[in-house]
Amino acid sequence: MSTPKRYTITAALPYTNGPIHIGHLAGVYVPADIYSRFLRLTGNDVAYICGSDEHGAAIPMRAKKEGVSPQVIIDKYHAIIKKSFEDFGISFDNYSRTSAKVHHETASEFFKKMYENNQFVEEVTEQLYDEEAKQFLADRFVIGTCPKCAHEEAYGDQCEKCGSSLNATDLINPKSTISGAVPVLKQTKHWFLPLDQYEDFLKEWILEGHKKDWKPNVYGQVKSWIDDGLRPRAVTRDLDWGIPVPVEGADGKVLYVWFDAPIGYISSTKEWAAREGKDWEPYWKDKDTKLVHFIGKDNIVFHCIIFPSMLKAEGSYILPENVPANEFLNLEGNKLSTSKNWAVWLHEYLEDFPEKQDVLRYALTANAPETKDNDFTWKDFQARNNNELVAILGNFINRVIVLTNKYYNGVVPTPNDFSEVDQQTLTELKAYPAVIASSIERYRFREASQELMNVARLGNKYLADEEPWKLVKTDEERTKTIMYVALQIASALATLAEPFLPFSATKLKGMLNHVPVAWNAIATEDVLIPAGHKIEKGELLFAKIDDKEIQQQLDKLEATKKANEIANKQVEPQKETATFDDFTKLDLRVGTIVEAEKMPKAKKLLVLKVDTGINVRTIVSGIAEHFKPEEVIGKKVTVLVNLAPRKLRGVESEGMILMTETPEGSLVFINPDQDAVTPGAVIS
Ligand code: B3M
Ligand code: ZN
Repeated sequence: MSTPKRYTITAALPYTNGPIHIGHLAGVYVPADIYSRFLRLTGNDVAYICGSDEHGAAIPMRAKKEGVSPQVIIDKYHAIIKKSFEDFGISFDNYSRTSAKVHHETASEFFKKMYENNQFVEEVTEQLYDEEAKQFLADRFVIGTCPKCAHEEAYGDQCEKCGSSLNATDLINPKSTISGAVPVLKQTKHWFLPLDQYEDFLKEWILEGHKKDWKPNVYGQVKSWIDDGLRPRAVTRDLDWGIPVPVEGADGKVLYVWFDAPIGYISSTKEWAAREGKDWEPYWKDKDTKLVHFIGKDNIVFHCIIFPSMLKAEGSYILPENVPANEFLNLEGNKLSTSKNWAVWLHEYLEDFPEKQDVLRYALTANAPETKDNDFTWKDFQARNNNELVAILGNFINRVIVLTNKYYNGVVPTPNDFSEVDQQTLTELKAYPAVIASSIERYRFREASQELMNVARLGNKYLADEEPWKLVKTDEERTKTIMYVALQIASALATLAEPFLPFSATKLKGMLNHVPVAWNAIATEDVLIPAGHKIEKGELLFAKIDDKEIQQQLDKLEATKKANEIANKQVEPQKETATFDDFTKLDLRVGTIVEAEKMPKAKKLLVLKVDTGINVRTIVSGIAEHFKPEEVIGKKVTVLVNLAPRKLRGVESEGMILMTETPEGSLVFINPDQDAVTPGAVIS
């Protein structure tokens, strides 16, 4: 294991335009939290930094939708998001917000320094303008077709499909998201970061310097952008929400959100240092500090190209050592979506599964989208809980605690000579801190979580093979040794589990009732929990989640799907004009269904006998998936009686029964259901 170091670990600043969901947790905050907790446990100096991203187009757009001011929006979601992080044990050293004074000052100074050093290109260019909304359009205010991948809903600054970073004027068929208008071009002045001038620096630093240690998905994206050639990018906007551009002649202009947001990491560090009485500068300026950005894949360009170019331009900052971006998490086969409410919201999860934060943390880690997009399913969640947390880890701990209390009144017994199996088990245990550390240090958190589970497996296998519950009747001395060994494993688990399962680790430490062992001591010390030490009574670490609870979650998603379908249902366009003569050709009558039976071997068809007033005739109707025969008998219906007869499956059908569909997709009769109306009555 490496010597202790100083680390600045950042997690992407969430936009305060909605609450956060499992995708955020799995992609960014849980891996960064595991990493930070692990580094603290192994004696490093860690600043784990985050905060709310409160500028940019997303905020005023949400405000408009909710009919309130942007300030109301950021205050509301900042509070919700901050609480979710606390609830899930995300151990930020500081959680700030970009509306904070320290951030406005830091970002303004950063811009000013670059401005004074002539690091921007000031240029009047033609930008997209919405004449209806009287506003320039950039970023999320404009959508159009991506010139790179032809995705039709690319934003003015980025295509979320292919990840390309765009200028609004690159979009094909741009459309305002405010008014729907097709924008015109209008002149305006902006400050551009000449990214083309940073190509050589980026090539050397990333393409040559980080070929081996950066994740292939991150490296590959960066390489393809650089290979495509970089272009100057405006870092100011015509907008009234954001940090005012701090130079003369910039009235009505603010900093581009992606200029100010990453500086938010620095401001948040300053806020933390001031509170803790520390100096913030070594965390950002000392070459020995390791800076790591945890982000989702849609943020790669900003963290690997734009922000590093800014840091380089400013001159006094270190560059990130790694940017371990994750791919996306889907939910039950579909893309997570805030606007479609296709998500598991963290605050709602806790209402349904109180005190099960660790279960979600674990399920998301074991199935993290580290190398490819992954799918979260409730079945997998249940299996991770029942088959791993309960059956392996929980089971092992429970046995150790219960048996120690039962046989020895909770006092760790004195061991006798260790057998070969005991020695081997203890040696294996000693290897785990390094094994898990190596996975974490390489950002392989899935693998690390499975190695943690292997420690509990080691314990379970040991107990199952040695069977102290049998031996206790015949060999008390041997039983003591077995329980002593098992207790050493339990004690190691209390430390090793902490980065992954902080709540359960705390519980376990409470049950063991002793000062937790240091991570590195597990490999070097022979005694982790000493003989004679008194432990506490046990409580279950994990509980089974039954099918009913899982079904409730699936039902909830099904309801969301239905609601979306209804909301998105398009009214069919009107057909071409029919003349009065066309209409009078149709003979529509009231009829009563008098008999009904299923058409043999046809899923969809019912064979009906309908009293049309003219006669009782056979009509074959495609309603069998919606109605049982007995449900339709006696129903008054609307019948087109002069439709040319046709044979369906050998049965001649003489007419058609008129139906319509509900938004949920069920069929209903056009139903002249009034007592006074009788079969044969003409509908006109
Ligand atoms: N606010 C998060 C997002 O793209 C964005 C991250 C900023 S990190 C400096 O959803
Ligand atoms: Zn694209």
